[in-house]
Amino acid sequence: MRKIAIWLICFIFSITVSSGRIALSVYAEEFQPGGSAALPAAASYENWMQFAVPDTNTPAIDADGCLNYALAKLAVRYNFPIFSEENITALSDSYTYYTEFTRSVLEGKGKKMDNVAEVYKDYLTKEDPIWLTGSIQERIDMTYEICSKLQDKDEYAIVLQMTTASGSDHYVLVDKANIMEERLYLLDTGSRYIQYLGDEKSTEKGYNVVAVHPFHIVHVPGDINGDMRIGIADIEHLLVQSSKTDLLHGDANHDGTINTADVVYLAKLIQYQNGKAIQYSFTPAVATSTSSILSTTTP
Ligand SMILES: [Ca+2]
Ligand SMILES: [Ca+2]
Repeated sequence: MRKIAIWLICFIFSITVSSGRIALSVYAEEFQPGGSAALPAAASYENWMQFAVPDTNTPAIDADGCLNYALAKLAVRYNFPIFSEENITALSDSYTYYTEFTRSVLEGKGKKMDNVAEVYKDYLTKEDPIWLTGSIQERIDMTYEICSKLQDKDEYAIVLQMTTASGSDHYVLVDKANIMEERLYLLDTGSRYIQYLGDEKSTEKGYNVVAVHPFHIVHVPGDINGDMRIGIADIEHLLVQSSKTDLLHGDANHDGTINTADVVYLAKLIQYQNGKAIQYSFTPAVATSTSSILSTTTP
């Protein structure tokens, strides 16, 4: 990895974005060229939504659009590769990423979640769903309990299967269980709808959890230190251990090699996923050691 470190001498990479979650209010008309469809998938995936009236600017909509979006969000979150002739990553524009994801991952004879499990078998294992019974509130409580326990292990992505008051099926990706608030935050298809399970919008829409679908994450491309997340520590590890890192772990941008592009890719991914300011400063004296200056700041 020293080659990479040397290339990065005097390389200053600074990114400043607002702290906290990147919040975008996205409507159907914005998901078109020039709108959120033009943003990197990693920047806008939280807001991908199913549209009641899709138009020609709406990518890859079908009857199960909400499940498509939930699974595409999962793929972005864990930096899974898109198997395409072009090198499409979470930094590709959202339209291209989402369209290629549905084409290359979801299309197949199996159920979509099974297709995801097959295509991404190197990265995750789909576990048996947990089916729920009881009142809406009892199911909310059970869902929170299940997800908060799974979250403890930090190795699970969870899709909720629900019904709505209108009788339709609906799927969402779980964001996180907030232990202090005892709330389960979701990445709904259209985050303007609901924030957490049981909130006013959730109640208004009659969201009723039918099943919890856990995906056990076993490997995340670019996660060098093995904590199942992309973080600053991975960049540090990549800089000092590239020669010891295999492609499955070190090739963060899925282009078949490990080089400076992976470092830059990881930095941008962290920017979008964590909403933190990232700054690197390398000098010849520290470029070949682990003492590289590496810091994050929250403006
Ligand atoms: Ca990591
Ligand atoms: Ca690479």
